[in-house]
Amino acid sequence: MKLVNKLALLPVLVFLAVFVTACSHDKGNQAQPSPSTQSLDNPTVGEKIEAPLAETNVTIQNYAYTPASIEVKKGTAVRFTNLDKTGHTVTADDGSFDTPLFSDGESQTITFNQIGEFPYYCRPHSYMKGKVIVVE
Ligand SMILES: [Cu+2]
Repeated sequence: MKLVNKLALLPVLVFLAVFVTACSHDKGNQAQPSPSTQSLDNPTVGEKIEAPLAETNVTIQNYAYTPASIEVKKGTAVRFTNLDKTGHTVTADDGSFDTPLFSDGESQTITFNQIGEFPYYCRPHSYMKGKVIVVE
């Protein structure tokens, strides 16, 4: 009978052991000031590890892409930021990429992994044109 009681307690003991271990593990991490503090002070360091090769910015303002033509290396993420109140898109002439309408300082990022010239336009305002040239 007593054996049964001990067996019933076993999961509780295992749970407590795991819980205590997890807690002390957390405290152990907090006790290391230099590496964790550095990454907290510099959150962009962590972001850049996952980011593509490079990042380039294109601004959309007054119904125009600036710069209208950019040359980037393969693998570059191009971040388009629309400062107009009006919604714009970044839509490839060949349909290889497209964004939803965005506005008011919102951004859309497109990563270019293929070499070539990628002219694009804005769907609601087809006179708005830009081009991304992707090189090796
Ligand atoms: Cu537009």
